[in-house]
Amino acid sequence: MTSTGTTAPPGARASMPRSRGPLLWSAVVGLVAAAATLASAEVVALLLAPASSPVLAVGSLVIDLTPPWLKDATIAVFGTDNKAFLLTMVILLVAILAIASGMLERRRPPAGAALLGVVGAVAVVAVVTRAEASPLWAVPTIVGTLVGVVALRRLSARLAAWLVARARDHDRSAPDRAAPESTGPARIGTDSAAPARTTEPATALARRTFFGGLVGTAAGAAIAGIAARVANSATAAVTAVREALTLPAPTIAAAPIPAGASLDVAGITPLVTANRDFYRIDTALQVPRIDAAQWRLRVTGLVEEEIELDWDELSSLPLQETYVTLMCVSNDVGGDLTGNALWLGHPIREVLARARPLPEADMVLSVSQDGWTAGTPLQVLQDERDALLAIGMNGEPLPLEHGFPVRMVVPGLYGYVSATKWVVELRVTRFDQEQGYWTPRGWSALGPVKTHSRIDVPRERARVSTGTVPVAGIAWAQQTGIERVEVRVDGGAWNEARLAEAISVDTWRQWVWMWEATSGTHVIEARATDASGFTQRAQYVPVAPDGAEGYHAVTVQVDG
Ligand SMILES: Nc1nc2c(c(=O)[nH]1)N[C@H]1C(S)=C(S)[C@@H](COP(=O)(O)O)O[C@H]1N2
Ligand SMILES: [Mo]
Repeated sequence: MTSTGTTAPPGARASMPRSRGPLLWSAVVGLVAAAATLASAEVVALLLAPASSPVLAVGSLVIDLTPPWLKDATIAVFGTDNKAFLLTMVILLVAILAIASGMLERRRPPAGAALLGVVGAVAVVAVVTRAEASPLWAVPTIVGTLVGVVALRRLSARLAAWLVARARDHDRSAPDRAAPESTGPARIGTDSAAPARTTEPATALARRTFFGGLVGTAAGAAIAGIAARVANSATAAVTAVREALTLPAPTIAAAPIPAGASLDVAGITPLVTANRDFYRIDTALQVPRIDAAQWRLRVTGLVEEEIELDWDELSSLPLQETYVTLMCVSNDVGGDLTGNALWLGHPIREVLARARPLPEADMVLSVSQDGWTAGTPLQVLQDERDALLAIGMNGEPLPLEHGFPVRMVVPGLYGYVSATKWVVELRVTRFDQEQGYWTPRGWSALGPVKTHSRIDVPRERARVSTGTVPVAGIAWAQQTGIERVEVRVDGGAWNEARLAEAISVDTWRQWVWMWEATSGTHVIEARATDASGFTQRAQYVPVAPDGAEGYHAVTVQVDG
């Protein structure tokens, strides 16, 4: 076509309010942009931490902020279903804000985008002020808001382009508006067509561009948003399953912790690590969600008889409770990738005994539901140590991120060769036939935990005063036991620390040495000796391929 590509005629804007279409479509643009915001936030939240979803966080905030009288009133009006009421109110509020942003963006760009930004900022505050939140929780809302702003600006611009083109057609074809340009060359093409509702090809293109973007964005948001929500509610469903479970009582309870196992030193690592403080290491982008009722463990491979175990059977077998310190091979000297918990589970050797491994087998490849694997020496799982198929952690069912419903815990081996979470298969095999996940990635096939000690207090770069300063920490030598911990200052003579009582050879042990600190800057080092007589060496060895070595050292400033 000829002159249709020029700028909008002056009458274009004025003629628009006559139709309710533009208003409607700018509202739809606002709603679609809001959907894009929520959907992308939901997807990012799913990958990061399901609870960081702005929908959840803002909903919880609204519930927290609702004054008691309003809560009572809603209960009075809506019965006990006031959560549904509040949710409806939140959805309505979001819809109103979305429509407002769409209309604002069309009238006074970028005012609509600014409104969306403000709402996003408020949502970020709502998310990061949740009790359990970490700063990372801001990310889904920020990403969502950015996606929403881009969608709003682009769709709104396309809507404007289409409306301008349409208004131009309208002006040209309106009989009472014999504008000068209607006599121009453009009329030649439209004269023969229907006079009132003519659509120029450029207008049709603008229309297609707008609706294409609108439908595409809406469809994308719907698919991603629904998928993420379904995944999120799968987490919620398994969380509910977990919360409804009561763990069976242990057949063999753990002996009570000796009175002298916890030292009274401020800042020392607590003897038992709370579940929420327990380090987490895995390759799972999305924590596997397994309903306990659906869980199965298969024992396969080089066995006389393959067997299968389900949750009911496992939890009715004799269960044993035991404290075990779990250790990551990536725990560097002085690192914190370690935790000590009370595990409840059934001995793995009993399960293996039922399947009867063949003589040529020397390894068990444990397989997680998400495909991750660990290769454990068969004999380690058959000896007398407390290697468990664990279902309980510190008196609760395993938290989802620590392997719900069933994981392995093997004293004496680093996690990467033993502690398979979400375990679904024990494949009895040979080291020359299979490899655990990390072995072809530069880590040793075998991973016994190395004897090590860590200084907890004073912390690195701490300032203390002259006089008696407790130097304290933990030491471990799983399966062997700690015999001695020594401390030295500035490379001087070694001083023997006082050891707390041990829970068992499978847990870390606290220690303390009273230092008569003199003013100045000092370097404190510690080393452990285990019950086999082995003493830690000074030479630093990095974590790969089979665990760090070296003395943990802290530098402190003594004032006075
Ligand atoms: N399914 C699965 N299990 C796994 C891992 C993993 O990546 N996937 N990582 C292992 C590693 S390297 C360690 S150190 C421990 C950590 O257990 P935690 O997260 O409960 O502390 O889990 C082990 N079990
Ligand atoms: Mo690990």
